[in-house]
Formats: sequence, C-alpha cells, structure tokens
Amino acid sequence: MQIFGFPTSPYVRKVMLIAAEKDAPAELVEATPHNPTPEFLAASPFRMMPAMQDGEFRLPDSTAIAFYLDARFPEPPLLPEEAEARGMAIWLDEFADTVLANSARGVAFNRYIGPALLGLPKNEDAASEAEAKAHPALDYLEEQVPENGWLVGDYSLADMAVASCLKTLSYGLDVKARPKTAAWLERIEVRRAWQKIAGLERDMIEEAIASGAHRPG
Ligand SMILES: N[C@@H](CCC(=O)N[C@@H](CS)C(=O)NCC(=O)O)C(=O)O
Repeated sequence: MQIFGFPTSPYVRKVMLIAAEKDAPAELVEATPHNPTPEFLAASPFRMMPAMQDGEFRLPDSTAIAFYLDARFPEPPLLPEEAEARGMAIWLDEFADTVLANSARGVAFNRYIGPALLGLPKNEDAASEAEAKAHPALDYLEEQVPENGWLVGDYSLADMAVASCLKTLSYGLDVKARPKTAAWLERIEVRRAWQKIAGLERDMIEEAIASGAHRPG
C-alpha cells in the first residue's frame, strides 16, 4: 500500500500515524501538489495530499483513508465504541482537520515550510494572521485534554489527528506553552508509531532541503 504525500502535512502525517499504530504495510511515497507524480494525480483528482493506492484501489482524503485502514486492519480500533465517546472522537478529528489545520498550515507554511522547502520568502504578516486564529483553538484544546491518558477513552483517531496538527504548527509556534497539552503531547511522542513517523519526517525534510528538489524551477 502506498500513501502519496509529504509528512509535514497534518493530513499525511495523520494517515501515516494510523497506519503505523496498526502495523499496516504503508509506504510513504513523496508527492506534493507542487511536485505531483502521475501516480499521485491518478489517486488524488483534486491534487490534495494524502492519497492512497492499495492494489488497484485508489482513494484521496485523510479521513477516508483512515477509515479504509480501520476496515482493512481493525486492531487497534480507530474509534471508541461508546456513543458519546465516539461522537467526541469524530468531532475532535473534524476540529483538527478544519479549525486547527487551517491555522497550523498558515503558521508553518509562512514561517518554515515555504522558506525552507520551497525557497519562498518568509511571510510574517500571513503567519501572524494564522497564529491569531490558532490561539483560541489551542485554548479550546487545553480544556479538552485530560490530566492523564488520551483525549477520548483509548488512544484514538482524535489523538492522532490533533497531535498531527500540532506537529505541523510546531514548525512556527511553541505548541507546548499550555501545560495539559504539553504533557499529553509528551505522552504521544514516546509512542513507537509516533517515533517512527517523526523519524521519517525528519529524514524527508533533511533530504528535501539538501537536494532542493521542491524549489520552483
Ligand atoms: N480534507 C483533506 C484535506 C487535504 C489537504 O488540504 N491537503 C493539503 C496539504 S496540507 C493540500 O494538498 N493542499 C493542496 C491544495 O489545496 O491545492 C484531507 O483530509 O486529506
């Protein structure tokens, strides 16, 4: 199974974290909307990452891929069984993919990813505008995070989606400024699956910077 994308994207990282937790044989194949490959374009009709190919089956969208993975590799389950917990986990995934991801991408792209990986100038005005929207979302998250354990019941889609966004945001902002959020992130960072994907991300960033492969022209 191949996942097309680049791991600084919160959506790509989310899918790779889920695959790693499930020990699913998912290979991250580098492709971006700026630097698409024919395989990526075939799997992602609107040029958004991530996209997946499993045999002849192709699928875009992190949440669609997440639930495909959950059906193919049911253990450990992505969502809690109990109704309220399940509802909350799906809400927190949506919160991550919309409210948090929009500001995370604005901060990270304009302060780090654009300059370091695409050779674009830093855009502090755009980053500050995105950061202003990130703080209310981070305050909301701090209220949701428990003193111990995970966002909703067992480690779930909610933890992976939200933590993935915070990792993207961390390229331009201190995401450990709020104590409960910081402690929860530290619990996640020692997980085997997190370390595997964080290592892959570090290697791919270093490689991209060294080769200049993503620079326009
Ligand atoms: N709902 C989609 C969002 C994917 C998305 O917006 N990915 C961004 C990268 S972080 C992208 O590919 N953007 C390119 C574009 O919008 O043209 C998902 O969950 O996968």
